[in-house]
Amino acid sequence: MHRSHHNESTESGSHLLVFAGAGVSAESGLGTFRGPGGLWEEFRPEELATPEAFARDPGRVWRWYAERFSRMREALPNAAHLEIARWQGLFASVVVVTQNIDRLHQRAGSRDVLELHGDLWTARCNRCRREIDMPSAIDLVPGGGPPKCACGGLLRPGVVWFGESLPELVFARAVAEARRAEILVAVGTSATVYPAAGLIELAAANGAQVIEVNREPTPLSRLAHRVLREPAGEALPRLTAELLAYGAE
Ligand code: BV8
Ligand code: ZN
Repeated sequence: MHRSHHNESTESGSHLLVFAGAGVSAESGLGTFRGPGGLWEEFRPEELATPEAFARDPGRVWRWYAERFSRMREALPNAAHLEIARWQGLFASVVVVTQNIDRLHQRAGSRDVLELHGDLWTARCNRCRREIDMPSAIDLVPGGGPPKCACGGLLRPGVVWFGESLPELVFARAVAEARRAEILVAVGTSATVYPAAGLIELAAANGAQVIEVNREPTPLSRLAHRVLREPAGEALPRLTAELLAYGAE
């Protein structure tokens, strides 16, 4: 990154990696997985976000995701998503590695987003793996589900369930980015789901400055050089100046 003098203080050569979890979308009205009011208070993850649950009761799993999708498509990016998108003009590179499936980072303007756990805007055939967009899939079986593919297989949400491996290329790219990150901002994640959470440890082991933005402590708070114990929508806009100061050293 060429450092021109006039905007030295507003540009940084740093490689910034944002590691995002459900807490980033909380202020957009979408439930988190754990913690107060979490999605999984009434349901348990093992019950619904697994291939076994889908095999046992495809209708129940499909309806849970269709219900979540209807809220996602109404949701708007919040100040946290928007600030992360704004960082793109200020750092040499900004890569968003997200566990979220709501695509709010992209709708806020983030261009380099790695979705470790897939996305809920896509449905995929359980048999031939053909993909169609979720709105069309839901329209095939209003209120019911899951829809059937032309090949006779069942359509499922395009997300990674527990026990399923992460998309290989996406994860390999996320590992490479975690290795080279100079700053890692872990925001809105309980850092309890692996191998995703391992990326924070990898970045720290490779010398990244780790900043945790979360309303409560997490198992990886110990790795953070800096902790902001507040909602992401309030913390991130205030964090920008500090991030730029890191890069200016
Ligand atoms: C795999 C998509 C094997 C679907 C999801 C023991 C040790 C290590 C691993 C395991 C183990 N036992 C089991 C495993 C494997 C398992 C795992 O890690 N389990 C955990 C529970 C222990 N992992 C897997 O199964 C993964 N696959 O390992 O495959 C394999 C390997 C090779 C070959 C074949 C197979 C797949 C995991 C992916 C599961 N899919 N989601 C869906 O969305 O329905 S996981 C799910 O949890 C979401 O993706 C979610 O994002 C993710 C993590 O949760 P968070 O994003 O962190 O959200 P959470 O609610 O937990 O936390 C929110 C945080 O935000 C809180 O801290 C809260 O305080 C904070 N917050 C709230 N509001 C705000 C806020 N912060 C700031 N501002 C706010 N306003
Ligand atoms: Zn099919």
